Amino acid sequence: TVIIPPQVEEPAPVKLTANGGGIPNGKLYKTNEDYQGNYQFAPIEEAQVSRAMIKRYFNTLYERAISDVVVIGAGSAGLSCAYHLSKSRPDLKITIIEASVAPGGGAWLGGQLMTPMVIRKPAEKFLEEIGVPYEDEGNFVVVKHAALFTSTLLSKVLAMPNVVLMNATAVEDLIILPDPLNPSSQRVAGVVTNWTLVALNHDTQSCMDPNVITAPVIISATGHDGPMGAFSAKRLVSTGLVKELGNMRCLDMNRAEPNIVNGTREVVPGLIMAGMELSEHSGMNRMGPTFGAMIASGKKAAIEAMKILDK
Ligand code: AHZ
Repeated sequence: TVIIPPQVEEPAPVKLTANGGGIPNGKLYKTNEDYQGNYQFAPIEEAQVSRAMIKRYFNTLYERAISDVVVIGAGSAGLSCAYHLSKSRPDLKITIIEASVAPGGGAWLGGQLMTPMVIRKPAEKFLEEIGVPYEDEGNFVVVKHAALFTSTLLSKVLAMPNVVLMNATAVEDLIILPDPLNPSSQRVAGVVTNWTLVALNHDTQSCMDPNVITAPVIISATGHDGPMGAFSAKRLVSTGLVKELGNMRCLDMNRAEPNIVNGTREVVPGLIMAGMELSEHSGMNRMGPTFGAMIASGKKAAIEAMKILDK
């Protein structure tokens, strides 16, 4: 077969037009990857850049207003959960909501403002699965830089076709409805979101209405208490669904890690809690800078989500 190359034209002069259509779409212009002083880009109009982003972003918001699973928080627990869930169930629409601009939560550092990351066995199996090298110290392993873990996991999660990540977006409330299966009880049925910069300004501006995403399963992994952390745990208390917070207990690595993993569960109908948010909800110890429990809690949350969806 003879392949006829597309016709390539000299770059068009970029001119401003009222309708933003000065450079026809689909027409190929000459480019030149020359680092000796003649590097030439295909031309573009500023409005084309905006439209390329806007139409995808708002189509995503429109499409994901109804999701199968919402993961709140893209820290190490939330990302591990999204990885296992999206891999096991490519049919699910999984939407991750992250309040910060940068997804990854606290795991960009290994802890104590230091970069190496400690992971206790047997959670090192997950490192092998995603291809993160480590040094074996016997009962635990060390990744040379926590950012290697976070960036690798993030890249795997974002490459999943069924995962969407909305960062710079905060969950500012939960949707709680009578449970259709059991009308005398209530069920978490979705989340209320807003751009984080808006969510932080409700005290200064009135009526900046939020969006909603409904889903049969919500997984909350918002970390321990902080400016936004432990979000769902605190909201469940203020709605009366949970009597009081258990509050995070002091550091004890050997108690904390198995308790967090084994305690990962559906804490109220429709809402699974994972990672360090659980320590605030259920009164568990913190583990400090060891990350195996976040990895395994994320996986357990994914398993629990599949059980609910399969009912
Ligand atoms: O930005 C938060 C972070 O990325 C995000 N988040 C919090 N509230 C949110 C909200 N809407 C959307 N309302 C929100 N996103 O949730 C993420 C939580 O990540 P994290 O790294 O803080 O929590 P984790 O449970 O995944 O990992 C905890 C790591 C810790 S803390 C700890 C200790 O203190 O002893 N030890 C470990 C391993």
